[in-house]
Amino acid sequence: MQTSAIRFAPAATPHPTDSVWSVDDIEALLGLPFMELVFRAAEIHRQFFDPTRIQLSTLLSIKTGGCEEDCGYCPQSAHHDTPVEDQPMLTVDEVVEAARVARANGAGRFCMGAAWRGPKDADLEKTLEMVREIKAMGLETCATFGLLKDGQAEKLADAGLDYYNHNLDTSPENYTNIIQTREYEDRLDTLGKVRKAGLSVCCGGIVGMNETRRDRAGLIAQLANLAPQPESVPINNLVKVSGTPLDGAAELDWTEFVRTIAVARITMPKSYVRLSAGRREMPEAMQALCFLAGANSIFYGDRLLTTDNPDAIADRDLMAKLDLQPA
Ligand code: SAM
Ligand code: DTB
Ligand code: SF4
Repeated sequence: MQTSAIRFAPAATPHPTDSVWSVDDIEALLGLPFMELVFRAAEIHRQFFDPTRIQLSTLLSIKTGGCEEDCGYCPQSAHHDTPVEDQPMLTVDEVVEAARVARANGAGRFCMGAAWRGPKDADLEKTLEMVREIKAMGLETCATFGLLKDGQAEKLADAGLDYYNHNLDTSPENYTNIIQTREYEDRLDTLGKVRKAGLSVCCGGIVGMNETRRDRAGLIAQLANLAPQPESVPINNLVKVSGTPLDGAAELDWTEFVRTIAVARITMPKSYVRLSAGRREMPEAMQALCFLAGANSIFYGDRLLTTDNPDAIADRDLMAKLDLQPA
């Protein structure tokens, strides 16, 4: 049988973390025969990580709803009529207590999210106390508070923050179909500030938003070409929430989701690739295939920000079945 070069190029093709990935290269990877793609990703995963280990992050929404941004996927946007109400910010004690529960359940990292375009200085001060206390408990800390102004990333770093999550969400070409109130450049600017402050970068995106495969390639190219690459790459499958403009988005075929995970692994071999939102809707076997294809991190705990995640008990059962240990 005649085969094309791309289909059966040697599995040990270089994975140039320091060179530029073209969108064409990444689209070609996404189009590899499925088994070949998963196999290559699994091989690369083993070169850089122990494939029996999985990093566990627990999320908490410290300020829910009423957000001024218009992100088309988001139940927390004040632009959309969704079941999520505008709520006041949680107190330091409430947040620290949630972190204590997360630690007792076995989480290694605690991620705080806020429905802000970006933090006001007075709000940031309150979060610094949360970061200090949670860090002192021995947990890794992560925050996702939106766009940062000059000096804010340094304050978070000084308080002991380990990671800042800020997603690019989709390709530059698809971006304005999803969000109008802030630009791709704004996001890249915040990622630069995070890096400059010495924080580790958590940056990924969402699939299942009616984007094309080329858009998924464009997103991964943006992520993989960040220099240095993000330490953590969350790949979210859209959680459809009533009242959001993307509630009616077409379901992405599960194989296409696994392909996206595999290509993130191949192009960002040293990064933790997180199988993120949307896991509750995924059969266990699909999740197992994502882990085989190089995902090595999950959100762990019954809630994401405003939507449900698999129960922690179910996740412990799944990890036991797959012989996965917390990283
Ligand atoms: N407001 C801040 C911001 O947008 O940067 C931080 C919180 S925001 C909820 C964090 C990320 O959650 C978004 O960038 C998006 O990638 C993800 N997200 C929000 N709603 C989602 C949904 N319905 N499905 C999947 N991911 C979602
Ligand atoms: C990320 O990439 N996904 C998380 C976290 N970073 C902040 C958020 C998922 C949110 C899913 C919808 C919700 O629960 O509101
Ligand atoms: Fe606001 Fe973040 Fe939701 Fe966008 S994703 S509407 S910025 S909370």
